[in-house]
Amino acid sequence: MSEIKGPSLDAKVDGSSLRIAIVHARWNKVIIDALVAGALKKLKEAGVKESNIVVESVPGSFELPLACSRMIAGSHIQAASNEADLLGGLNFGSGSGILSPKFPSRSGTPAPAIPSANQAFDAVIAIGVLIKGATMHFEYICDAVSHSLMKIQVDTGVPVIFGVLTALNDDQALERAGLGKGDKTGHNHGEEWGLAAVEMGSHVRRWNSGKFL
Ligand code: DLZ
Repeated sequence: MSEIKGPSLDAKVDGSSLRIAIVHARWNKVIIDALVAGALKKLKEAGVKESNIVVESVPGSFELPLACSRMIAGSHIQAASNEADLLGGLNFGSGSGILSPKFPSRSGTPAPAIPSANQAFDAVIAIGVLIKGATMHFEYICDAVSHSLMKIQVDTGVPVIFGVLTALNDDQALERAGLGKGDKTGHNHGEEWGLAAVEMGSHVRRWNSGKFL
């Protein structure tokens, strides 16, 4: 039977000029570790340099939106101070407004053609594994996290890849990390998230410079 689910693989992705962050929760660690490994594998296969991949962790999925938001803002601060150093040491103090939580979209900040360890992130992959329990906790976190991650990417203009599994039981989550039991090994969705980060990071770079296919 032919496979109808999942993205088609016709997008050619080149991550050699991109800087990508992964932020993952630590709940359900075995599954998280497999998903992070899948994402890293595809980032590297797509040419993203190891020195341009940042991996951070937070306690649980509920913390992912804040982490994404602050890491995106922090990477813009890094990039701005890098530019200031290059321009001869301009001082960006906290009074300059650059530390504002409402740091503007990177749409006005073209990324360099040559990747630098201090350039702003081109994409962030948020990875979490939520497994339904006996209470409503799961529903609240799934809802809050998915909406917040979408808002962050739209507000900042930086792609936030939705790497959050929302599983009704352990087996569903294991299968989506390629760790399923018996003949139901499943497939590691972290791999698609890595590829999506490179594709979206490249698209947004191009769109920001007014280039369209
Ligand atoms: C509390 C909690 C529960 C019950 N389940 C999960 C889960 O399945 N996956 C996950 O990533 N995090 C879970 N958490 C932790 C919350 O995301 C969060 O870390 C805490 O509520 C503290 O804010």
